[in-house]
Amino acid sequence: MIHLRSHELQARAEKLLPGGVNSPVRSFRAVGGAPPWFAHGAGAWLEDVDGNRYVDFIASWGALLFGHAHPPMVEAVQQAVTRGASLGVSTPAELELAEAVHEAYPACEMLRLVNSGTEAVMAAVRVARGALGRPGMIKFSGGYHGHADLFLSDAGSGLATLGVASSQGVPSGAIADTVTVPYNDAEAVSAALDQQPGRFSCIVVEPVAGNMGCVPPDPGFLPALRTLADRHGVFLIFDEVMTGFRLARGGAAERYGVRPDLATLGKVIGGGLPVGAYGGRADLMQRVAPLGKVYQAGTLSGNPLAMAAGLSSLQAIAQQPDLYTRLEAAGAALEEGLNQAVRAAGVAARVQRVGSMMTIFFQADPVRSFADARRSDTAAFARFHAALLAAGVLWPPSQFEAAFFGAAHGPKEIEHALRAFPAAVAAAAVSS
Ligand code: KE4
Repeated sequence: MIHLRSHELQARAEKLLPGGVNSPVRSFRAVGGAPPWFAHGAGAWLEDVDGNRYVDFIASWGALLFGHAHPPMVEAVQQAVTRGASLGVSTPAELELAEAVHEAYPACEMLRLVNSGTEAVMAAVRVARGALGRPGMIKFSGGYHGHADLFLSDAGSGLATLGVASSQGVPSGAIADTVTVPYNDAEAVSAALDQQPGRFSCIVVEPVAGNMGCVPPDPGFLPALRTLADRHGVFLIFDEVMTGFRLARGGAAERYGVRPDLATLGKVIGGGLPVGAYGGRADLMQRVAPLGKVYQAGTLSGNPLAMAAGLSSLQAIAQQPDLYTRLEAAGAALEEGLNQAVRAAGVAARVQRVGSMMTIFFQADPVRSFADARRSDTAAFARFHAALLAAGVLWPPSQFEAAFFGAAHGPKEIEHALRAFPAAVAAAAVSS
């Protein structure tokens, strides 16, 4: 594959944008290569500026459940923009999206729409802190909840990729009340709550971790968090920015049958445009301004274009009752294809998947925590990633990210990936 134009763009971009990117993980630094630049997407396919085509397993980091340029989304946004991009006042579309979220995710008795996942989780924690007047927050090592100061300790996603335990520029005071414990370790949560009674307002968890790679909750982990939250009078916050509407229409809360006190959403509910949401128990959300004294605001929150895009996704979900069954079948085929390639290559690797999010970790042992994930052979992952890219398969450029697929990944796209897996896994095995 030729990437001349991509290289030109990357060189130009690096003069102006830090790392040449507007979000670190897109730099491909975690896999060592210069990132291709892309011209357009259609369905499950992306085409780069040099004309190379790829089946896309980034899917805008999970935002696209129906692929690129999903026709109903395009139509809805084109219609909406003719009525004004942002009216700055209330419009019916923002109520319709909120109603669609509420209907699918009953734990969101009330909710507020914002512009990103970061904003959503920041605000949800502020609601919890405001309600109890306690600053403490418990999160999990390798969990990523956006780039707000309070979360940037031992975080996942791009921070894991960059090997940054916590970001520069975050004053110690900002994370002084953030206690980080290992994922899947309910005992550690219990100990923190027992040792510091009255300090904590919330437990924030990715109910299926995606930002250290895909790490499912151990059976009983989420119910244990629910029990601990109730016993200690703290709020359980499910960060479903990635899992919401992806793992089930009602997200992980529905899939695992655990109801959070507060939840955050994003990605899929924006259909590719910037949207986040936080919501939960009505008694808590009634504390949010202008009703209550927990302040949160946003110029473009609920803007008509993002609402139109998000609604098109949620309507498509509602119109496809067999969607999650189909995604499960596609996921099983991809998982089996990767496992066959791993067995054939005799490489130490482990595939972990929940629904339409998955990761191949280049280590043989189960990955239950960030400490486990960090034992993966990231150089092998980089070789795997490069070989897939050369074969026209775009996999997330980091061992510590999840791959995503959706309704647009039909038999042709799945077959294309299955054909590329054996050589890519074999390439991982060959250390230079
Ligand atoms: P945003 O602020 O990036 O919209 O959402 C932050 C966020 C919050 N919570 C969870 C569970 C998330 O996965 C995210 C963002 N996910 C990453 C992907 N690992 C975004 C990709 C990027 O940073 O470029």
